[in-house]
Amino acid sequence: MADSTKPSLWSTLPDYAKEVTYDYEGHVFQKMISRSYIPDIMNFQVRPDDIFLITFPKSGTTWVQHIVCLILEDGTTSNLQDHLFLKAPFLEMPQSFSKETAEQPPGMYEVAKEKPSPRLMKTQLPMEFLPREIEEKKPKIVYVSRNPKDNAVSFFNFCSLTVNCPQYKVWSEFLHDFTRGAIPRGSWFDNVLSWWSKRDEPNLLFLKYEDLKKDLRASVIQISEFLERPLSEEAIDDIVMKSSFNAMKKNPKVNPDHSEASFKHALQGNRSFLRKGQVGDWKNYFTVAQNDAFDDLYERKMKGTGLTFDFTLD
Ligand code: PPS
Repeated sequence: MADSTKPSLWSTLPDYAKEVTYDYEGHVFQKMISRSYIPDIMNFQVRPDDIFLITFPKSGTTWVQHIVCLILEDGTTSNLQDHLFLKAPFLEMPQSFSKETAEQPPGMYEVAKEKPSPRLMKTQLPMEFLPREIEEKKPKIVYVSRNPKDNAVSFFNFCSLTVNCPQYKVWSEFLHDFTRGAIPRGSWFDNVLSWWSKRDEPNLLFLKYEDLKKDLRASVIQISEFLERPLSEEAIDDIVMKSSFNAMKKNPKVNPDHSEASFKHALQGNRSFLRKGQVGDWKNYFTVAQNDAFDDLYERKMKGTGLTFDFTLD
């Protein structure tokens, strides 16, 4: 809960960020996520056989969603009718991005309510705004994390792909807001550490983007075992092949550039949702001073948690 004696984070944002966001209990929310969705999502009825994919934005959500979908489809039979984004309702997203009416469209959680079991759903809401029944019903949760430097760079680039994100043009301004948790979905540290503290709960699988990069095959096996969906060697090979960066980029049923989402408009000039897919791109953005300051903060926040990340891969 926000401290009402302090100015909200939102009130300290630059005007261009305020234009597309609002304050909700001390958190910065994008306007496309209607205020009314949040209590509805908190009261959303969870089923014990649900699967939730939970992430901080730009951690590898789409990548892991594709892998999970392939596992649920037994690897070999990919449903080619629907775009990947339609296969797992993104709970807090609106059902339409059309600007034609002033009315707020219903949220995707309404679609999720009608889905047959077992449902796969995704969300990037901070833990305190998630369906309360998650605690009691204990659905399977796949949580994906990514080292915060690459996470920030990916987020910064994504902002200009969608009119629904603050239009940060200057990296240092974005990094400042990322560092203090003043971007949509809040603080990377709070998000990742809140799930890390639950890592031993049997219904949670805590993944790191860098581990998928290091050994995709091992990660596919790990996810399939967690979902209790054993796969043949052939199916594993097939999933690994279909979920490589290049395969996903080439597949219009998987590449978000070809979805109906709100960043579709920005596909000019060689930009893509599947941007680089690398570990270590942060080195092209952080200055030495920014890196030193971030390392200090990182050390303080992560101290004693036991959670570590790879910032480069050999
Ligand atoms: S979102 O908008 O929050 O759902 O974005 P999200 O899907 O979490 O993250 C997008 C980043 O994941 C990268 N990506 C991949 N990397 C490696 N391999 C595969 N197959 C893959 N699929 C997606 C994507 O390129 C974004 O990272 P950056 O660093 O921007 O390239």
